Amino acid sequence: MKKALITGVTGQDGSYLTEILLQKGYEVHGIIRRSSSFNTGRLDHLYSDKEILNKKMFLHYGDLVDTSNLNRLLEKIEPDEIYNLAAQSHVKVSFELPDYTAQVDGLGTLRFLDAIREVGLKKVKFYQASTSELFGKVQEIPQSETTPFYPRSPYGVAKLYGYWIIVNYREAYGIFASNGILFNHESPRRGETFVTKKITRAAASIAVGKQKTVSLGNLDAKRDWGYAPEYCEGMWRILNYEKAEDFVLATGKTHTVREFTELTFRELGIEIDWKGSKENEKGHIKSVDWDIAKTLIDFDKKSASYKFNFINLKPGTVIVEIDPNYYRLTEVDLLIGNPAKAEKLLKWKTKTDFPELVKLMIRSDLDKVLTRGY
Ligand code: NAP
Ligand code: F7E
Repeated sequence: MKKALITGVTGQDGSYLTEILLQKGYEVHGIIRRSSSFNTGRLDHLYSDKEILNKKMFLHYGDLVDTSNLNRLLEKIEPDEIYNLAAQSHVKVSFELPDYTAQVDGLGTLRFLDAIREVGLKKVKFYQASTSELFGKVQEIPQSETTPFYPRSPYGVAKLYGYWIIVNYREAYGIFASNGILFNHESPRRGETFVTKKITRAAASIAVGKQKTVSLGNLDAKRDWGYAPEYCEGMWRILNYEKAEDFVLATGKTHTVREFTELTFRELGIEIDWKGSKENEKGHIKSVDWDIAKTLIDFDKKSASYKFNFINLKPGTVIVEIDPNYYRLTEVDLLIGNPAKAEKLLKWKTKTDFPELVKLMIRSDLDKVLTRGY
């Protein structure tokens, strides 16, 4: 039985990757941070399974800023594969916490690689969660493994260090270490302050009358959004490729935040009309499709404890506002990846398209808001 060690196991990707590796027959070890309230919500379904916890899945306290602990864990577990997913992963927050972000996202990667060297794990394979944020102010469209980097945030710069230290340790010490340069990937398990989840969660609350508006920043930023579980399968394929190499995982399509917002509300039967410009722009209800609304009410009628409040959603009502606090000091305007290398060498390809992604996220949030009030 192969052993995998995952940092960031409590995050969106960590939880999906754990499921995928358990299905493939791995023994999975995850590193969790000590926190004053539970941070294992995304793993609860595995945590509560007596056949899995402490039999196939083991959780250990640790932190990427604590070197001694990383050494001890590597000696104890002796993993075959390591997936380094832990990070201060929020781009906007990285402007507020640049030093901490560099410590975790940049130097944390070095600490891990050095622990591998010190412990002398010769055969271990190491996956680094690199990011399309490395491309930042893009030098080429679409972006591939050979596109020059130009990060635009402390997060991007910290991840740039992580990227290059992987390449350096691969070349200098022969460690099997690979970068997955992943474009944005989303899911119902996405953190609530990332724009997709923020929109779908707010739209579901607006539909049931629990929230009036959602405040957003730059509506015109373009992202290449895919479905997270497919990207986590790609991580495994990267580490199980015949040699350590770097790969872009992306859909090859790009959409604006505005489109994501429109499509989310359209799933609820609500058409948006945009009026005004810059920070004075607002999204108004243009129309409500009562046939769609009715279908949604039927969607989870049995367990619904909240009633849809479409009746309050009159044409002209403002549901989207701009809050300049969400603007970034330096923005990444356009990301679109070229996944040709992964498609060819790893036989990896995205299946879930943009409308399907929006649909599964809004459906999940609608379900949560109807059954638990969120
Ligand atoms: P996420 O949901 O924000 O999860 C981040 C994980 O890192 C959490 O488990 C968090 O633990 C852990 N963590 C944070 N600081 C840590 C520290 N000092 N020591 C140990 N663990 C720490 O992120 P994600 O979306 O799953 O992304 C996974 C990785 O891929 C990240 O490295 C991210 O930067 C990168 N990435 C993400 C995307 C994307 O679109 N999702 C795209 C490209 C790259 P807590 O639960 O305790 O906070
Ligand atoms: O922003 C704009 C914002 O925070 C996307 C991380 O997983 O993917 C993620 O980073 C866009 C930006 O993701 C709001 O300005 C507008 O242009 O959802 P996001 P991100 O910055 O692309 C990359 C690949 C990673 O590696 C990161 O770890 O949306 N935007 N209004 C907003 N963004 C947020 N968060 N909130 C808003 O209200």
